[in-house]
Formats: sequence, structure tokens, C-alpha cells
Amino acid sequence: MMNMTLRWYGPGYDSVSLSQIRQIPGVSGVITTLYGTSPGEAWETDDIRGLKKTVEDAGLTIEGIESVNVSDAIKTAGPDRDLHIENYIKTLDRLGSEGIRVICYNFMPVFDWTRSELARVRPDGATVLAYNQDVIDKLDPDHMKESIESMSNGFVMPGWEPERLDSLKELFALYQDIDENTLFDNLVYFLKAIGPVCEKHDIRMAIHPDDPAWPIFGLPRIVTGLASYQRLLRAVDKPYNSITLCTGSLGTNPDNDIPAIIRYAGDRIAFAHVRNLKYNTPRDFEEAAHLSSDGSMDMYEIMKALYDVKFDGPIRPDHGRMIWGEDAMPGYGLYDRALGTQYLLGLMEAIEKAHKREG
Ligand code: DNO
Repeated sequence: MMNMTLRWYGPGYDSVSLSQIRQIPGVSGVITTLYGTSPGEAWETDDIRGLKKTVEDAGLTIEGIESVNVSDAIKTAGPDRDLHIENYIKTLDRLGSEGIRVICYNFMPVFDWTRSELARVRPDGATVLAYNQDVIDKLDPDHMKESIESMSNGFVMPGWEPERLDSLKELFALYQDIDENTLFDNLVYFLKAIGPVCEKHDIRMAIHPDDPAWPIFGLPRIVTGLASYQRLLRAVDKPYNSITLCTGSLGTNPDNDIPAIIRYAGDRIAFAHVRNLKYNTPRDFEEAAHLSSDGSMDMYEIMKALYDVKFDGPIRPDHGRMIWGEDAMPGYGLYDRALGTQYLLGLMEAIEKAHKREG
């Protein structure tokens, strides 16, 4: 049985409280993270325990960490790579000792997910994150900080932290000689090095796909669809090397057949992010409500494929629309994500019951 969760950014970082999450029917856990360390540094046991206690005192559980970020030194095989991997191993060992089994991470160079707008108005008045390739092509990395800060509603968004935006030039320089094959080799090196600690604690490393699922700003991308999973899952063919099936990120490329990817990856899916998008033109899409009819994806087929492969990890709705006057981090308000959980749980109940009846 999959396990419905909500992403929660932690006290002081999220406009949504644990007590609100606790009242969403069918949601018993959160996916969260710790702040205060940079990628490459180890997390302290006391901090992990503190976070766990906060969540458990609210009647919830931590179902996974999103993310333990991988440093640029690891991604680029820089001088600090082995030191940072050693620290990553310490973090995994400490998280594993506290019972955490699912770790989401990504291997995207410089930027985490990318959008060109954070509040596009849809016909019903909701605002959503959107992407237009022409706008991205015109963005000047030198002025990205100003553009992002003016869009983000005063919240710090994951992957777009002010300190990263301050050092974009240096970051781009680090990736100057990194092509897809080198980046892939660096990922495999990292995965092999952390294997023993993952196996010790039964931790599943769930790599998040690149978003959007094609190269941007001339930077390489290696987790974009079925072919990347075929390459990656075989390169380190162990259960700990698994994936975060993110329908929104994979779905940025309409050629990605998501149910087929789910059926291929099967039990190597450790975590699922399920949301919908609406395609306007091949160069423009916007995020939609989770409901199939509001966007371009067939959410029933996606949930059915997850059921068929017996997916039993944490699942969460993803970026929500901003509705009902809520003031929150773009994509991460309470209302629309709560609606998303109910829709996904409804699909699940129907799929399960239909399956049982058919025997
Ligand atoms: C965006 C998220 C990503 C994701 C990371 C995982 O909303 O899907 O920021 O958490 O890429 O490391």
C-alpha cells in the first residue's frame, strides 16, 4: 500500500503547519528536510532527532527526506568530492539509525527545477508555476537573482537559495567541462561509494528527475526519461539505487510515456510525486490542478500503473495552484495540495476495489 504524505519544509520555512497537515484525511506522514548545513557537510544526529520529535509530537511521521542535497564538488568531481561523500555517508548513517529509509536527491547542475513564471493566472483565477522556453532563452544568468527574488513571494525556494543565486558565475564555471557522460560517471561514482551505508540501513536513494526534462542554459541533464532510467538503474543494479517518479518533471516532455516508465522501473520506484500539467504549445506549459481533466495527463493511468507495479512507498501530491487567497511559497500552499491528496486517494480506492472485485 502506498503511503500518502505531504512535503513540509520545516518550522519557520513553511506557511503550512503540521497540525493542518494532520487534519488532511489519509495523510499520516511528511517528507521534510533539515536546514543549517550546506551540501557537502554532515547532518548532526541531534538535529535529526529534533526534527523527528517535532513531527512525531504533531501526530505524524517522517516518511522520507527531500532532499539531502549533493554538493557541486560531488557532481563535478571537484577537489572536495571524497570529503563530501564521506560526509554524505555520515548523514545517511545518522538518518538510517533514526529509521529513515527514503532519501530524495537530484543530480541537476547549478539549478534545481526551473520555471519562467511563478504566478501565471489561469482562467479560474488560480495562479500556477509555468514554463515558457522563449522566456528562458532570453534570461541572463547575470541578472537571475533579481528576476527570481521578484517572483518568489518572499519565500526561499528549494534550489534557488540566495547564496546560490549570488554565485551563479562560479557555479557555471564549475560545469564548463562537464558533459552528460562525465556527469553520469560522477553520479555512478557517488552511488557506488554510498552503497554500503544504504545497504546497512535499507535506505533507498530516490533520484529526482531533471525539471524540465531537457538541457537548459547549455548545462547537461541525465535523468530525463525512460532511456536515462535504463542506463542508470543498470549501472548500479541494486535496490538502493532507485528513483523518485515525478510525473510533473517527466511530464514536461510530452513524449515521456509515464505509465510505461512506471512499468519499466517497477520496484525501483522508492517515492512518487504525482501532479498534472497543461501543455499550451510545445514551448509552453503551466501547472494544473491534479485532476486529469484540468491538464494534459491521465492521472488515472498513472495511479493504475503505480498500483499494478505494487508501489508501496511514500507518495505525495506536488506543486499546487495558489487558490482561495492563500499566501504561501509558490507551488507549496496547503489548499490545492490537500485537494490533490483527496483526488489521488480517491483514485487509489477505486482502483483497488475494482481490482479486488475482478478477483
Ligand atoms: C520542486 C521539487 C524539487 C525536488 C528536488 C529533489 O518542487 O520537486 O526541488 O525536491 O529536485 O532533490
